[in-house]
Amino acid sequence: MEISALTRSVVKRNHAVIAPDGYVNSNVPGWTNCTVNVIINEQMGARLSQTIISLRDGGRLEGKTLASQIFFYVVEGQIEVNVSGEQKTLTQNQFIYVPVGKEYLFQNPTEGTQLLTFHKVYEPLEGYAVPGVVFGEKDDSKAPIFMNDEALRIQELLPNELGFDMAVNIFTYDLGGHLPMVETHIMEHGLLYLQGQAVYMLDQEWYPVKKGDSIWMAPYCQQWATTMGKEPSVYIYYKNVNRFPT
Ligand code: UGY
Ligand code: MN
Repeated sequence: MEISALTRSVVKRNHAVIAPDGYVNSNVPGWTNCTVNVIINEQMGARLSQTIISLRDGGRLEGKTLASQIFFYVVEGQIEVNVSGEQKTLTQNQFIYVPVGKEYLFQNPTEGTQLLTFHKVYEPLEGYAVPGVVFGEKDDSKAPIFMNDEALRIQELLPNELGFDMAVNIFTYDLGGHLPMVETHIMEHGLLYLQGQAVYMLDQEWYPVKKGDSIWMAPYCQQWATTMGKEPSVYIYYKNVNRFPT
C-alpha cells in the first residue's frame, strides 16, 4: 500500500514541483462541469498562473480575458472553442492563444478531455499591436535542434514577435539528451511534462519527474535537466519574453 503521508511535490521560495497526487480542486466562476487545479499562481510568488482542467460530460468554460491573456492546450481529448465568432474543434496537442479583451466559450468535450492553461497579465509595448487569436499544434517537423545538440528540439508555439510578451514552447529531449548548461536567467517558467521521465535540477536540488508533473521556476532559479527512462521526455513550458527589465 502506498503511504499517503509521502509526496514528490515540493514548494520552495523560488521553485516548485507539483505532482498530481496532491491536487485539491478550485471552483472558477464560468468554468462548469470540470475539475480545476491551480498549479502555479501568484500565491507562490509567481507572475504567471498555470492550471489543469479536467472536463466532465457537459463541461463548459465561458468567460472573457481581462488583464491576463490565456493560452489553452489540449493535453487529452477534444473540445469545441468559440472566440470572437470563430469556431473550431481542438484535438489533442492543439492550442488556442486568447489575447486580452476577448470572450471565449469551450464546450462539448469528449470524455477525459484535459486542458492546460498559462495565464499572464499582458504588458503592452508602445508601437506594437496587441496580438490576435492564434491557433496551432504540436508539430515535430517545426522543432529545430537546440544549441547544436541533435538530442534536443524546441518548437515555439507562439509567433516570435515583440507584440507577444509570453512564449510557449515544446521541448523534446531524446534518449541521452540533457541541457547543455545550467541556465541562470531572469525569465520565469511554468511547465507540464507531456511524456516520459527526467531528472530536473532546480537551484542545486535534484528531482525525479514524469508525465503529468508540473514545475515552477522563478526568475534566477538555476535549472538543468536530463531525460531518463526508455522514451524521449517532452514538456510544454511558459516563458516571459520581450519586455524591458524593471
Ligand atoms: O527557454 C528556456 O529558457 C529553456 N531552455 N529552459 C528550460 O527548459 N528550463
Ligand atoms: Mn530556462
